Amino acid sequence: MEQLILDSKTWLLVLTGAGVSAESGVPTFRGMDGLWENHPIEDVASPQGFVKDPALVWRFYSQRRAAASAVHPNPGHDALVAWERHLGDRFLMATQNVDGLHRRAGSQRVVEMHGTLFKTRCSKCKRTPFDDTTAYPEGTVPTCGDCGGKLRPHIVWFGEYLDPADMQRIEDFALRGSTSGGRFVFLAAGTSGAVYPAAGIVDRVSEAGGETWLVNLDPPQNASSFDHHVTGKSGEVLPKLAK
Ligand code: BJW
Ligand code: ZN
Repeated sequence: MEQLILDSKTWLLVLTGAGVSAESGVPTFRGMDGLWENHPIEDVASPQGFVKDPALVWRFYSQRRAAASAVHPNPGHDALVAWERHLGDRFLMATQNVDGLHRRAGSQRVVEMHGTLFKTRCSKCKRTPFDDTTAYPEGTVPTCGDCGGKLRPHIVWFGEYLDPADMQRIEDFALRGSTSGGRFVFLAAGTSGAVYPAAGIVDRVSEAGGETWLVNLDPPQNASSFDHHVTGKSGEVLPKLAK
C-alpha cells in the first residue's frame, strides 16, 4: 500500500463520509439505495419533506439517533484521532457524518458540515440549537418551549445552506495549509463524492496546489480528481496508511 507521510511540514485536511462509519454498523446512504423504508432520502431530509410530514421526518431521525447511540467508533475513527494528536493544529477534519462517532472516538478539530443527530433547534425562532438525545415515540413532533413552533433536527438538509462559519473554518485551514511553505494534503474517506459542496473540496485543493488522497471501497463520482487512490475499507486502510 502507498504510504501517506505525516511529517512536521504536513498540513492535513480530512473529509469523511458515511463509509467511515459503515464498519461501526451505520448504514450508508447509497447503501440504502437512497431510500429509507421506501421513502426517497430527499423526502425525509429536506425542508419540503418536513413541512409535508414532520412526524415522518422525526421518526427517521429518532430511529437514527437510537441507532447511532448504540454503535461504537471503529479503527478508522481511531486512526484519525492518532493523526490529529501527531499533527495538532496542522490537522482539520470536515465530516459529513451526523452520527457523532468522530467526537466519541476523541477527535477534537472536527467540523460537522451537515450538522449532528444529537442537537435540535426550532424551525421558527432563533433559539440556539440544544443537545437532545431523545428518540421521540412514533407520531411525535416536539414543539419549542419559547414560541410553540415545531422543533427540527439540527441537520443540513438538501437545498439548505451549510453554516457559513463551518465553510469559513475549512477555507481558512486550506489557505493556511497551502501557503505554509510546507506540504498541504487533502484526504477523503468513505464518501461517494455526490453531494455538494463537500464533493467540490478536492478540486479547490488541487487548484491551490495541494496533494489529494482518496480512501474508498468503490470509486466515487469524483474519483478522477484525486492524485492517489487506495481502495478498501477505511477501518482497515486508515490504521496502516500513515507513517
Ligand atoms: C466505504 C465503506 C468502508 C462504504 N470504507 N468506504 C452542485 C452540483 C449539483 C448539485 C448541487 C450542487 N451544489 C448543491 C447542490 C444540491 C445538493 C446536492 O449536492 N445534490 C446532489 C445530490 C447532486 N446539495 C445541497 O443541497 C447542499 N446545500 C447547498 O448546497 O446549499 C446551497 C443551495 C441552496 C438552495 C438550492 C441549492 C443549493 C446540502 C447538502 C446536505 C446533505 N445532506 C445529507 C442528508 C442530511 C444528513 C443526514 O440526515 O444524515 O447528508 S445528504 C446525504 O449525503 C448525507 C451525507 O452526509 C451526504 C453524503 O453522503 P456520503 O457521506 O458520501 O455517503 P454515501 O452513502 O453517498 O457514500 C458512502 C461511500 O462510502 C461510498 O462511496 C462507498 O463505496 C463507501 N464505503 N463502506 C470506505 N467500510
Ligand atoms: Zn421557537
